[in-house]
Amino acid sequence: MANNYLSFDNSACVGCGQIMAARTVVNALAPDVIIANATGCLEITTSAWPKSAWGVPWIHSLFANPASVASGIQAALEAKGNKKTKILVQAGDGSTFDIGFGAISGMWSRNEPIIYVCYDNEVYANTGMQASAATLAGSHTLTTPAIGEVIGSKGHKKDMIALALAHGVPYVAQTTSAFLDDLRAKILKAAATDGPSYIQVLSACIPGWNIEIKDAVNAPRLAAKTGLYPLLEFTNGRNTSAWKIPQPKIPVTEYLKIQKRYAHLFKTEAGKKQLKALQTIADEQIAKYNL
Ligand SMILES: Cc1ncc(C[n+]2csc(CCOP(=O)(O)OP(=O)(O)O)c2C)c(N)n1
Repeated sequence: MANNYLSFDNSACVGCGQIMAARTVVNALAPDVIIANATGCLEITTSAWPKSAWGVPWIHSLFANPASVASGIQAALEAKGNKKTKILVQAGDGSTFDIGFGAISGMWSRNEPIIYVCYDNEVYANTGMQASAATLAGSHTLTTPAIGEVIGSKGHKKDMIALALAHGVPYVAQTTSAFLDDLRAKILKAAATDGPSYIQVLSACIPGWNIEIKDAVNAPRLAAKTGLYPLLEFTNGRNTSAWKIPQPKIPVTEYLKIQKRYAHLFKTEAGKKQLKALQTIADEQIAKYNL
């Protein structure tokens, strides 16, 4: 592959959505980019000493503060008069939605021109599939096991897109690891933005979602097609793009039934109620964004 800045010599799972999305992201921004990477699957699978899979400057950061590390890089570049080099933060949903959120809020408040990409696999994958604030209610995880009528996670997925918009982030977008051309286009727009940008990518996780490898692209594609994880774009606070889903509408159960993390929902009354609640989330988004 020409101009590939994330080597295939890495230890990500076969079918990992995060690694495919990250390769798209870095190849869109390279070579003049510096990456601050939170710990998580992406870091562990690409930077085991003494090797690195990255062909651009890449800095390890803690789970909690890649945004602060990026701010430091930004200050250093500014002091050197470098307005050209792009700065990219990469982190999972655990880092973004949960533990790193305070640092992200500070970075956005300072209006720094930093591209932040969250690879949202809806679970703390690297440490063995614990629930995060991005986990949907009804999902079985290590910390929210589904037993009998207990549906698994009861958490409400945090609306990070709304939080980014509330901070006045001028470019905010959402996509999935099945739509790499869309992701590339959104990254290029983020890079051309004067100020911060936030892009959230639903990234298929083979062991976390408990899906077959053959569904690595199919599952995140269905997430968008059902309206549960729409492809969205916001410029200066306005919704400037929303991908039209295919008609007739595909029920969310088509997406959920291929993932064993939701298998229990199809077996109990409480589960069936939760399936309806998940359909309602999709329906509300379809109405809100005129999908
Ligand atoms: C303060 C702190 N708490 C917990 C951990 C352990 N830890 C490392 S990676 C990780 C999970 C990462 O989850 P996420 O950010 O969603 O990324 P993923 O692995 O799913 O790509 C955890 C809990 C840590 N490194 N630091």
